Amino acid sequence: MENKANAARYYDIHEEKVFNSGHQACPGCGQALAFRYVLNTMGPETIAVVPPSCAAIISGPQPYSSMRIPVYQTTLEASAASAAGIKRALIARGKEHVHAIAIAGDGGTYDIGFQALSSAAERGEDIIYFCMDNEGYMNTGTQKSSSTPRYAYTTSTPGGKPTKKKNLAEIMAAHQIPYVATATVGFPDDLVRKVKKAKEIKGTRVIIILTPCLDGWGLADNASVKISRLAVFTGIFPLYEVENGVKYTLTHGSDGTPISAYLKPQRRYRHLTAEQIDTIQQEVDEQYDILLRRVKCFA
Ligand SMILES: Cc1ncc(C[n+]2csc(CCOP(=O)(O)OP(=O)(O)O)c2C)c(N)n1
Ligand code: SF4
Ligand SMILES: [Mg+2]
Repeated sequence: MENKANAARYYDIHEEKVFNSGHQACPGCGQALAFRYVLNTMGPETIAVVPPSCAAIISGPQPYSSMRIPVYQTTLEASAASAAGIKRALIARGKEHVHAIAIAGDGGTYDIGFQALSSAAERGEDIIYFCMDNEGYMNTGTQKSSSTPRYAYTTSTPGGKPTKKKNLAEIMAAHQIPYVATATVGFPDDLVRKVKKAKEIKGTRVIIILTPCLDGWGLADNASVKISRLAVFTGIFPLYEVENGVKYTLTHGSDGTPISAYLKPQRRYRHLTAEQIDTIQQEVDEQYDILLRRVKCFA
């Protein structure tokens, strides 16, 4: 009975074959899974913008493409502006029903593309922006971004990053746009539901998807889904939605699993001392409490 229900759900996820097999992601890459859920839920009436990133590798070099929709490969700075321009052109041509989406990495969102995203949000551009958050500049050899969490090893922070991960969901919520959500590949039905919900809303919508990078995080090839579930169960990456900057809904949160269960399988954290693990635990608890207070405040 349970299996039948699951089968029905997953059939629903894959109903639109917009993302093809034969793409060039590393085998087991979390981001390739996210592509599958996002694109097959968006459907064929979609135009995608992709900046330099692993997303560009996965979507494919010209003349090849893993996506059965038009794809515009833009610059690392300009994803949101490019998607906004495409949407405006679609409206001018009477094709308002076609969605313009951006699929960018965290470096192209938290850092280099942030100005374009912030101003698109301020203008209320009618786009859906997906940030494939693998917590570093992975395509270029695992450098740190402002999404890299505290103490994580990257090639540009060989002793571990000394500062916190930027909280992009809160920054975008502060723009008071209609929809901001966090999601991850470990919870596919939650991710698909959020994509469907974003499709029904007008204005700037942003979904930040935690997509573990096997090489950059130092993970086994089959660990992507498991580690992203641990990110949620430990509370370091809770899944929630913010509507219009005020309505907070927690969709999946911490079950009290200690942060060490999440850190231990990842090579990027293998240098941590017990004291550093305690610091991370404390920060996770503090941030999670703040989120719960916001959720409660709305209720
Ligand atoms: C302005 C600019 N700076 C640097 C680069 C080189 N570059 C290409 S992809 C990339 C990494 C992007 O990281 P992220 O957006 O997190 O995507 P990921 O590779 O992790 O998927 C960089 C730095 C560039 N293309 N443009
Ligand atoms: S480098 Fe990381 S994010 Fe990029 S394709 Fe490989 S596993 Fe995926
Ligand atoms: Mg990245």
